[in-house]
Amino acid sequence: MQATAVAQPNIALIKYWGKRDQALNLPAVGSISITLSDLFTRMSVDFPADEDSLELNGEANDTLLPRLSRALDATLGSDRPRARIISECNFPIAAGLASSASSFAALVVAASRALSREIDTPALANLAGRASGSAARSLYGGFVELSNEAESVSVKTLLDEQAWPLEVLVAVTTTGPKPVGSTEAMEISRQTSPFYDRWVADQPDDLAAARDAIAARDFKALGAVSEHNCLKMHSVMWSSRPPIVYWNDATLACLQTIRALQADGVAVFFTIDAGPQVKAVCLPESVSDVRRALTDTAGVKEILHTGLGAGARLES
Ligand code: 2P0
Repeated sequence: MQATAVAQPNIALIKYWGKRDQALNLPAVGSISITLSDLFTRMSVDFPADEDSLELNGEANDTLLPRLSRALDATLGSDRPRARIISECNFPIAAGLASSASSFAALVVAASRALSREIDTPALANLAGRASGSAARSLYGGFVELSNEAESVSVKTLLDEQAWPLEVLVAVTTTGPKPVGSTEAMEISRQTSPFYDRWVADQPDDLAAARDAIAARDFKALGAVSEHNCLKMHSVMWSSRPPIVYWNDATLACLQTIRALQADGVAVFFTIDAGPQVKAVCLPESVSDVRRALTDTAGVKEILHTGLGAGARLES
């Protein structure tokens, strides 16, 4: 009883920040993301084992195991057999690159198959989303919208990855784990930021603007609303008590680099998640200019390059 699934992380252009229901892990706002192609998590789940175990990139890992075990309980029932989980991830973990999204998306696909449970993709998205809100979006490819409904989320592809093949350069500014996890940080923001309610109230406008820009393949419009939404989310974080600041010097230097590229007419915009990395979203013809400029930016340690990709899927 074994199966392997692959999933890629996604990057939100219109962000999820804040929960409506903590127990069910339901987001307070809808979100729109792009699923990536070249960063991946491959996860094998093998039943039965004596106890749950996780091997991550060849080493035993007890830090992430409890969350994976809980996701298995939610997917298969707590009377499920114990599992041996082997995970391979080709990008930095817990550093604002959405490793939890690809991990939980791959986990629910592999685990349900290993025990021959027929669970459709919308239900798998809800199960992954219960473990980590952003993971629901990695069940789908291309441009993905997550809508929050009464007791669940509904997720769909707005446009597939071939229809508008944008590219993403991730400027990695540090590879260490983040100072505070997003789950805790979101709750601090909900309880303390004076801007939180306004953030939630205005999200439908940003979602509508992004939806229209994606339908029209309007790069400039998508960039404008994405940058605005990103800076608004970080303003909520910064105005929380205690403040939640994921940026470092290089994060800001990358923003200035991207502003200078835009002033030169290069088609690129930025987004930043719960970490210090800067994601530069580009039209294909801009990639070499953007890569050169980010490489020359102080504090950038590494640049990852990816296109847009498909949703989570079984490998064997
Ligand atoms: C997003 N982030 O929409 C936003 C933008 C980070 C910033 O979703 O608590 O790991 O596990 O549901 O999904 C990161 O948070 O949070 C995230 P939980 P998750 O991509």
